[in-house]
Amino acid sequence: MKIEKVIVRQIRMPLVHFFETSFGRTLERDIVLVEAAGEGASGWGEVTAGENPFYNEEWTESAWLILRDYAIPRILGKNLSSAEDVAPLTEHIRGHRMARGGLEAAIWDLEARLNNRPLWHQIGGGARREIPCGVSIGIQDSVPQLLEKIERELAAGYQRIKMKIKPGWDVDVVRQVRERFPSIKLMADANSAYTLKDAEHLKRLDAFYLMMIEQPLAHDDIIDHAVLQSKLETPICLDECIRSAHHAGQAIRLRACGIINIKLGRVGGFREARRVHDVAQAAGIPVWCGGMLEAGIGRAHNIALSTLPNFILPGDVSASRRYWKRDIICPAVETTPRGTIEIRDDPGFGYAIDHDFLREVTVREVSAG
Ligand code: OSB
Ligand code: MG
Repeated sequence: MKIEKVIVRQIRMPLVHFFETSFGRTLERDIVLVEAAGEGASGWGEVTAGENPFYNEEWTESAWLILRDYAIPRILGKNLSSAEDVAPLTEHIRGHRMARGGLEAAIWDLEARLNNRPLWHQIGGGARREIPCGVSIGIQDSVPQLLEKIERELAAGYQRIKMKIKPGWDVDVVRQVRERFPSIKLMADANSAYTLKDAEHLKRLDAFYLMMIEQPLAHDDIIDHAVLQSKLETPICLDECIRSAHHAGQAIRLRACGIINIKLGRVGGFREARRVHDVAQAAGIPVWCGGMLEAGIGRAHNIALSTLPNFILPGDVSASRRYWKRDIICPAVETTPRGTIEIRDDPGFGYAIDHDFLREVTVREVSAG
């Protein structure tokens, strides 16, 4: 498989509702898309970096430059035996896994299309025909607003609710949600808003039998999470801390978590995502697929990833309409009344690109090769 041309585009689309985490509020997304062409076909990838370096160190602008100046030149014109080769060829670039992962994912999609098979098959998935879906609900302006949102998502069939927490919006809010919805699958995500000094405070969350608490402590500190986990009944799920299978192995060995959230971009693409999945599976640690407010391409890639066997828990992969008035793919991603997404058997990531709309929302484009 020879990569003859790579086109990088940046699109800009407003979110239907703002999304607020402990690190800030997002109203509009600036997303980098990668199209890798060769042998008469094109594969597509989406970079999951945010608009600012607040979730991790990457952002739209850094992804653009890393792709243009470092990642693409290492792949262009190369004869690859498979998409497996992409990650090792860009490994020399330190960090910037989301940028590298967007290119890597495009080449997995290209390989699937050249083989005329769905992406889920190409990556070795297919353990299920529909994936269980949860939703991630951001910090709201008031508790009644949060309760109303949860109500609406449950009515749509979503199987679990994740609520974002931060100091000042945590124990009391979780208590009110639990009182209103005593039997739902509920979890909380702190996006690194606490330190070990808050251990006693976080322990109060044990009373609400959450499925898990996601990434309470620093983005780069596995050891403190191990200390905290030893004090909590509630399982810790690591997100930001796990950037590789090696990190996953270390976190599991230290008993820093009981669950792992796998994000395709955060770990640098499908090759590493699968390795994280395998390490967790061998240790009996369940995983689920995280989301990064993706447009349709990233969303479809997450669906394919979620068909690997150890993606047992409902993920943060949900319908396009929760984010976008119009998505860049056709059809948009939709959920069943059971709160699942059915997988598709079309070649590649399984949806068509809406090229007219893509052109409308593209703000810049650069091509190489
Ligand atoms: O921590 O999972 C996170 C969104 C942006 C950055 C980080 C996170 C999130 C989400 C949203 O929780 C998941 C989604 O709905 O795409
Ligand atoms: Mg998270």
